[in-house]
Amino acid sequence: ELEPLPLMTLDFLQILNEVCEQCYCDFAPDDVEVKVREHILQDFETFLRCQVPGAKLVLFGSSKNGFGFKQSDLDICMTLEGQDTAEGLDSMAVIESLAKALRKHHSLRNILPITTAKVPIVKFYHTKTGLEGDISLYNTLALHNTQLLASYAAIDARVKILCYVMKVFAKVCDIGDASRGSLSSYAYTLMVLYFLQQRSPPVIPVLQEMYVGEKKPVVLVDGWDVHFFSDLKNLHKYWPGYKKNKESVGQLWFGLLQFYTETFDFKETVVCIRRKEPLTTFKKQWTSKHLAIEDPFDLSHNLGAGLTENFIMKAFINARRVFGSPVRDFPPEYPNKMEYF
Ligand code: 3AT
Ligand code: MG
Repeated sequence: ELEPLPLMTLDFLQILNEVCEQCYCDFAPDDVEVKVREHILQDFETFLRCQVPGAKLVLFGSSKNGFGFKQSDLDICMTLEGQDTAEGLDSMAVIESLAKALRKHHSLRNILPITTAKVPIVKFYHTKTGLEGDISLYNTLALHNTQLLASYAAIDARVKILCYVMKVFAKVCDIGDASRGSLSSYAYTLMVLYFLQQRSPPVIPVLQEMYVGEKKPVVLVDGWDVHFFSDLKNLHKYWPGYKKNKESVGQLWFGLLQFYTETFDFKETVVCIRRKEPLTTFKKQWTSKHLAIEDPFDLSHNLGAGLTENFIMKAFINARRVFGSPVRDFPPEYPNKMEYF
């Protein structure tokens, strides 16, 4: 049973808005930290090329998608020059030799090859920065979903801020560790994007449905269509909804909590950011107690598979109560607004 929400006062919305914006300022990396990541990548590549000829490294994940934290891990994808796909590649052997090579690097510790996972990786710890990370092979779809997320982040500053708030929220509530059976950052980001697409008027378009010209182009990678509209400079020409939504971040955050606790039906509907029209769990054959969150490219992949609806609803309902009820005697000056999380 949900408690009725108190009426939002303008003052309170203003504070909520500031908390959201502060969250972004406190956790987003600065230019130096972004450069450090690029520098590490360059250093690794130079080092690796002496031992694994033709090795090419690319950063992806939150180092590149616009939703990185200061301490986010380094997600690196390795490919070999002259080899377009992983086909015919002995991934296990490459991972083993990669691990062997990385063990010789003077600022790396805890090198751990994991060859049993769906995507084999080598984990590492970078002593100079204290960053953890992993290198995967031919993780091509992840590079594309990183670009897709980066495009959404670039459309509107509110997208970025809300995705940060959501990630902080998941961390604070300890519901954001996919390795322990909860949702990944990636899944939470998809939930935010879906909400922003479904909002009226929408804050962001469905980039995968947009195209210029007669026919929607199809770009296949690993058998999946990775096309999306990326000409953001001209978004205003092709998306009638451009800048129509004028809500504040605070309003949207509260709207998101309301949406997932009151409006959205997890049993019936799939969180699906690749199309505007609702997709049912029935059509998808994803009818179970689990959350249905569809990967935007790998349509067979349900990111909510490990998780029941109850799990996440508890946190959301709680949040709705906390964020939805103004604190009496709110101090006029509060040095660190993040304490209210
Ligand atoms: P953090 O800031 O590191 O928490 P992230 O977006 O980098 O956020 P991860 O490090 O967990 O998240 O994952 C790195 C990237 O790998 C993000 C996304 O491009 C891809 N990815 C992660 N989980 C999945 C998944 N279940 N399916 C497909 N791609 C995924
Ligand atoms: Mg990451």
